[in-house]
Amino acid sequence: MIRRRDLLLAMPAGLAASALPRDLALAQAAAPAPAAGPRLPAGFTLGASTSSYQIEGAVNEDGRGASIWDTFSHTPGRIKDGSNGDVACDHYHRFAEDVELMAQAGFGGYRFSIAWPRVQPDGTGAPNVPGLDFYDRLVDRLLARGVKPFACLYHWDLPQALQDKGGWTNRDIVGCFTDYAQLTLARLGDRVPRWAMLNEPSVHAIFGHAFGNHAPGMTGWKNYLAAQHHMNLAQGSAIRAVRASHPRLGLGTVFSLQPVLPATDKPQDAQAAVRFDAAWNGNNLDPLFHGRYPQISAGDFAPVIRDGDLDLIKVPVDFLGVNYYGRAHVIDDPNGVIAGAGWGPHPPGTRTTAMGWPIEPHGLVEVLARLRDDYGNPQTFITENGAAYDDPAPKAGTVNDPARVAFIREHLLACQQAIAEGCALKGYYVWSLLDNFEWAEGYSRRFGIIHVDFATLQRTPKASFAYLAAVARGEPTGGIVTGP
Ligand code: IFM
Repeated sequence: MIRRRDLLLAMPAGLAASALPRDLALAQAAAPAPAAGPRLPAGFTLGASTSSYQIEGAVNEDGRGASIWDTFSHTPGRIKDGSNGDVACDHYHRFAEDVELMAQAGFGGYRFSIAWPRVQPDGTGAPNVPGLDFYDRLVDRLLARGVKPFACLYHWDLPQALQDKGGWTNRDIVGCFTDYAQLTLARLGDRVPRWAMLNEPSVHAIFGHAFGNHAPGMTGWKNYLAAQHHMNLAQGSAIRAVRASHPRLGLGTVFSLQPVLPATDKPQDAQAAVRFDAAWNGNNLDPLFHGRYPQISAGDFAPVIRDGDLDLIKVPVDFLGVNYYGRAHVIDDPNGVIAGAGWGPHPPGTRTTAMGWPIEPHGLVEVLARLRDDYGNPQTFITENGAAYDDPAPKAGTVNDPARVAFIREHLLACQQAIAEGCALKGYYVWSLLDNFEWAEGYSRRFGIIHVDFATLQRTPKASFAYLAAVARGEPTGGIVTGP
């Protein structure tokens, strides 16, 4: 755990600019790139990230089954603006246009997820060929346009039929997920070089199974523990199975990682931070890399762990995807669902996004340093990083989103710093390519570097899209240096 004053001391010169008045920071952004120093090395992938339910729409097409997010979003009161993913960005029909935009930007990679209910409408059994055909078309188009596909097998849209049997709280799901992984790779493994098993299991376990404000809307610590453990198991089981049939593919998984700090100097908040850190970070990292749960959680998990489980979960990965948004500032909360802890105030003066999340680029360096020091420095990709802002309407063919440009720039500077400090970071995928369905927030929060008009579905690239394209082209972009 890191204390607040340690962080201030560790703040590097480039990132300190983020705390400068806006015009000064902009002046620095315009300054020429330094001749030597931190950089994004040759081969570093820049790209964008999305997920199936958040963008695809077409929920009743080509044999797709229902997912827990269809059920959840159609339940009155669950989604802030009463919306759902029925149409979303209509990417299912407009994927070629979206790929074209990425190609024009010069992105080297695209990380997307596959909807399990398109592949197996009920979550088990023979594959639904038309569902797989969609991903086949998408992958071929990406390859034809020089954008490397990076697929994630599970970004929270569980087939509803499996949820009806308990979903992630039922241990049988481990075998189902492994089967799904194998038959998906059997179709696409010849062209997609990198595969993540799960996206953010801790977030899915905490929000979907303990708080209940995400699908499937389950609540309580017991459900959290079962869901988290079974996701860990499914991830280990699927990696082993797929590696046996596809030994050359890059296999890994994606975690949401955050430095966790006590929000005050109270000793009970320091203790809460240790517990919260286990729930958010350690209960994913420690089983995968060390074959054990953090000491503070081990007793809680004991009822769901069977002999051999921890050996199955601990498996070498070819990469770890890291989703980074900010630090967690936590307080002790005896009624808190997550390990008796809750979110406290951010440090005074902290800038925030439209989600109210703190903007803390140096936390990205801290997360990667932790992976370097405590988990063997795995090859990593930032598989998500980005910000929601209340953007102005499109004007003259673009959207002016300077705050998002600054956010991305500051986090790319953090990537450069982490690489300079020896972290094995290989790529950065912004969240997100498109404005999309932001789960319980519906369409009220825009994370995209491309604006989507949800009435017409028209795409308008924002200034942040142009900015990332300039970085991808290797143009001087405010301290971001690309190349050898
Ligand atoms: O939109 C989500 C994504 O699905 C998972 N990571 C965080 C993003 C922003 O909330």
